[in-house]
Amino acid sequence: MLDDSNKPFFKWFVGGKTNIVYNCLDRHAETSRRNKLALMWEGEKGEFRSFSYFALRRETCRFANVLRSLGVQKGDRVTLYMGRIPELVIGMLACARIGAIHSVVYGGFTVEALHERLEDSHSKVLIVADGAYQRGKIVPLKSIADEALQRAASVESVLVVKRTGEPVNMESGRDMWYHELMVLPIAGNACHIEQMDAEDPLFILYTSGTTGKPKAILHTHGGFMVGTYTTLKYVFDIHDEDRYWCAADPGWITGHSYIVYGPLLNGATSFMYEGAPTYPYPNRWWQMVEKYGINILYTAPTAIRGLMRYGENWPNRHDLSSLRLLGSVGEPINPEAWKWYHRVIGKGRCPIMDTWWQTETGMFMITPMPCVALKPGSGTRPFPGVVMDILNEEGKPVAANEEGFLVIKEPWPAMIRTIYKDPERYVQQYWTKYPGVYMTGDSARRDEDGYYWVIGRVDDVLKVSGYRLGTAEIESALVSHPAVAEAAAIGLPHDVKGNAIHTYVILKTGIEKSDKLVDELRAHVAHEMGPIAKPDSIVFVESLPKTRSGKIMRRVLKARALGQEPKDLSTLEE
Ligand code: 7RM
Repeated sequence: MLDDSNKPFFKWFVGGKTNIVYNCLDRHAETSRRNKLALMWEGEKGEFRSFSYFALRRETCRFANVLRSLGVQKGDRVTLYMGRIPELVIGMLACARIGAIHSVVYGGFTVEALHERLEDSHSKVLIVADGAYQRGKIVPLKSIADEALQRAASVESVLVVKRTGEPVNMESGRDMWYHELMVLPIAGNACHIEQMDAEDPLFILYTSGTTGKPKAILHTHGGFMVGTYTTLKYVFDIHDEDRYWCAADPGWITGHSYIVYGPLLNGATSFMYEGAPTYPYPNRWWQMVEKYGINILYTAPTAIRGLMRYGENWPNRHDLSSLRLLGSVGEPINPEAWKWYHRVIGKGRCPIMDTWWQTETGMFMITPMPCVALKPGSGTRPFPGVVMDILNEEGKPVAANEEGFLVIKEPWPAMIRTIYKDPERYVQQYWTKYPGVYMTGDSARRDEDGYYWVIGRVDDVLKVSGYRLGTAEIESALVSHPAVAEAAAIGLPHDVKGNAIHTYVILKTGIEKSDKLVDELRAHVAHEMGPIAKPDSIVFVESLPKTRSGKIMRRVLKARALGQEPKDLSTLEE
């Protein structure tokens, strides 16, 4: 089952033939689940759409045929850039059905982030929406994509999904409307499913690393299927009659594993909502829990903290008695938010599954199951079969309640296989600090009961509102502005977002600092990388603390901002 002959390039289910989409769609569409809802969707403006397993397979097949007719073949990369709309799910499944590798770029990213991902993946096709609704406004996704495409050469075809109906530029010979293609004779209802090896790539998903550009995490058909199916089944105890809502975005791993693949593999009914939790009012989520009778709700601590601010009256206006189980993911959940979620939303009767995992792990790694005694703020223990530990600098397990590096000691099915096109970085990033042991990049401690308490990242990765960003990307967006010579970004604690982005900028000689320039730089980062990366503060400085080899010492900046004494300054240049 496991081939460990070429560590750390582990293989699972070697020689097994499958296609994850067969188990997501065809298996159910051909059995008693064919009329069951696979996907329910509500738009920000209140529209509702749903797809039975039969319908979702049909739409997937039709779109898969369209992609094939455009010359997309097994192994080709296809980038998807949309808001939370059903076509994103259909697009992912259509790619996987024909063996193409999907690369979803979160709709909150913008020009340079999209360009970088298109170019690195060498995508042939881009599937994009004309725009996306966000708090009543329209994000012009197609025009952002047009700007990114001017910088990226590999894309031959752009398929445009009409969501907002706002006018967009259509470049002849390159751009085509999705709804026009989907009614052509080439878009037949049946589509031959590509038989894949268990180890064939399913998707790549870019995520921020310790240094440099985001890296493309590669997942496969076999292992990812087994990992997401099993963890969702046992941790959320999902049943046929359940209505399950993972409020993440399909553009991040949580959406890949637990909006799209995990629920469909389980034959579940998955609900997806397009908009923001507090739009138009802070009861929007609770209204939908009541309206659709949601049984399982899975979200992030930042969303809970954001909703908590508006008080209990908003959720109390709604009947939330359908809820049976709650989930949390993305960052440590502070006990205060945990207790509010448990008491006000779960009415004290819904256990909270605090799931620790990563883009790289593909599936839950540290998590309770509904039968496990909970402690607010702890993910309890590793999922059965997952072997983890907490090590000190020398690689020795730490004593109870001592902080150390969180590591994974045995391979698991849904694990990252490599960094796409960069196997050396895969080895270097995850497997070199302690040979044969996977470094998560997090620190943690374990209490007397063996419960894990994750503390946070030990590298230059920030979790901002649950989104994973790299200080390096924020810095390079700043430096791409003509006024900026150098920049450093750090995360500082923030009540709702978890971390806020603080930056230090050295201007080029002759450039005057001003409040106007601060605004311009913040807008520049939002334009290049995305509004989620917009710095909360920009401070102009004359110099930055660096090591003798020229690396920015962010921990020194952080300590100073927090009014603490920086530890160990022996490597500081001056
Ligand atoms: C699923 C996801 C991964 C990083 C990870 C941690 C942090 C995620 C929890 C958590 C404490 C949790 N993937 N993290 N879940 N920290 N408790 N339950 O978020 O690749 O985007 O981020 O997120 O630091 O290393 S991710």
